[in-house]
Amino acid sequence: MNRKLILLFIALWVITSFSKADDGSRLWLKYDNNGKTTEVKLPRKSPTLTIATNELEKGWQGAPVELKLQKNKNLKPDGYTITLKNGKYILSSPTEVGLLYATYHLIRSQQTGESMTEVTENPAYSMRMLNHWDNLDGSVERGYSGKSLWQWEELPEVVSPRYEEYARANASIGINGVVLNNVNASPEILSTEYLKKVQRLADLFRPYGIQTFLSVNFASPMAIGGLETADPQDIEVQKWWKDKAKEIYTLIPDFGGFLVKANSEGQPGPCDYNRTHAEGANMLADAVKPYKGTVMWRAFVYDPSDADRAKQAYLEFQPLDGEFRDNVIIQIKNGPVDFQPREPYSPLFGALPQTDEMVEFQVTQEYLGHANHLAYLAPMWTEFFEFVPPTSLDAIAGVANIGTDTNWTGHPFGQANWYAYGRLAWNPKLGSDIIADEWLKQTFTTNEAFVTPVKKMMLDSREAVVNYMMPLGLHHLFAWGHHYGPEPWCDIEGARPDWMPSYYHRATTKGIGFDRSHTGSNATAQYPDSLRALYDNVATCPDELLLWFHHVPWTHTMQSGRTVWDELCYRYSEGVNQARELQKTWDEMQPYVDEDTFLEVQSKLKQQTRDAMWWRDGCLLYFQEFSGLPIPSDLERPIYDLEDMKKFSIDIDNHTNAPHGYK
Ligand code: GCW
Repeated sequence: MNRKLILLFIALWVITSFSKADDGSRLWLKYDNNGKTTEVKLPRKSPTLTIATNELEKGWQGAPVELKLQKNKNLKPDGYTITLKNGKYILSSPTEVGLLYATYHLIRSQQTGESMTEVTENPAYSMRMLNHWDNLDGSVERGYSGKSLWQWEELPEVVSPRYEEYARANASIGINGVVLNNVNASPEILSTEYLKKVQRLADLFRPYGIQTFLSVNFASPMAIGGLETADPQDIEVQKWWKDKAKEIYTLIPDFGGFLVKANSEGQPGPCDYNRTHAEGANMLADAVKPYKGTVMWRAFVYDPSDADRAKQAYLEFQPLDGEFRDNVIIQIKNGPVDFQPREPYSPLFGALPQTDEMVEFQVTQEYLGHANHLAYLAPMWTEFFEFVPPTSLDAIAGVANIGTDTNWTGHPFGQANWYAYGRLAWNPKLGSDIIADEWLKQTFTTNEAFVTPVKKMMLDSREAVVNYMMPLGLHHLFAWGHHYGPEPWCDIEGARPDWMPSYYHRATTKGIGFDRSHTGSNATAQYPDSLRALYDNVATCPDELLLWFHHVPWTHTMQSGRTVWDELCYRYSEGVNQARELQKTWDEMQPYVDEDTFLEVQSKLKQQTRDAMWWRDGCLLYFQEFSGLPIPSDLERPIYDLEDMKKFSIDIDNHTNAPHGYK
């Protein structure tokens, strides 16, 4: 071979291995020991400690490490300490899984360059859950990153290597419970055939400290049990669930329990038999109680019995306080409507003093640009913690954003949301900036010339989305069916009013916004006194929630001093400017990231900016028909026509998500 050819081969090898190394599949766990091995001392042999040892051997380059199983009154079961003594790192925890978490902490500190002194860590929540909305046919509800990870047809015989990679990623950020299937649950998941598949996954996840849960369909006794009713007061029904629980726990002794969506969006539930949510939840709780199982019962209900959807969960659940078994937790979405880019917190938090509550966040970006928009969600979740103190809850759930895409999340920055969710579930007081810093350094590079500007992009991104989609407390202006683009004009005959944008924005020639104050639906009364007073008064309600709580004339003066119409125009414009800023910053980052990732993010940011303009023009031109006011002259003019935008449609199935109007 001549020299040129050899050089060409070397060049090709370098290129292919480089791009392979950065296809995103390794997430934030991109470490290797560069040939150095460290001495690791273990208290005993076990599957979990073998994982810890492998991680250290693969990734740790520092001083020798000793893992110690030790009781410590300052530590919760998953807690740990790390100390450096006589040139050796001592990792100590009461449990093996605590030692695994300590191991990941140690390696993370090396990757991020954090100086390691004395560390004591305890998780804020005992149950840190990831909820999958995965269907048994391989599709994922509101999933934008490929198909479901679970290859049901192949299980239990064939095991994809991804299952363990998934478990490892979760363990590295402290997630310790997963719900495998969609809350719109197929009864089939409880068939013996499927339970054997679930068992296989549970066996794989166990050494990583992950407990397996399932979403169940309340009518399962009818669908797969041959019974004529699913009434929770029926003895046969109760027996069916008890027998089912026994079968599950025989296969999976540490099975976590059930997640239930009942009497919501057409799902069956106890109310079908005139029973309460408590009666339904308690029947399931009794079935899993002998095995220490938990029932997570969702409060996402909105029967159109009240004129305000935002009040429903509170109205239905608050009177039931004290009626739930002690192994039931009420799982409540962070806001009272549905995962909008900005909502006030749900007033159901704190309203059930005798019942365990947990929060459900949505990691998948159903309402924040799917896998096309860069929207770092930690600031949104942190906002929630300002109102609902972490100490008031013991469990937390996030709806996963991952699928079979090589990089797991579609958008390379979607990984940051999976990461941030886990880190916040461990410690809600970690700042969004610290988490972004950690993630960037582990995922890309520790070079500050990259980390500082890209961190700013991340930290600004969620507010950018709020601005270009729905500023000032506007919500649910989404297009029918896919929740991606704007359709404030949407009007589908015969559809539920509370699925229509006009139900939420209430724009007329007189004004805009949903009056939830005492002069309207009085949803403000569901909040504790101090907040009720703040939100109820149009003069004190924060600008960012004004149109959530109030209907105001177009010329109403905001706290900013502008009229509501002008302020809307400025916010929408600001959103577009912010999207442009994201593009500009990213363009300067080319030297620091591999080419494919650079180009992928660059093209997604272009789409994000176009979408931002589409949102701005769609909403402003539509609302202008009511306000009759001009867009302030110092702002950029719309580039689309309202009539054209009304004709845009989206090819959501192809995951291109681009309105045909400008594809
Ligand atoms: O946000 C809405 C989604 C539905 C989802 C539902 C829920 C799983 O649009 O797709 O169904 O909430 O949370 O139950």
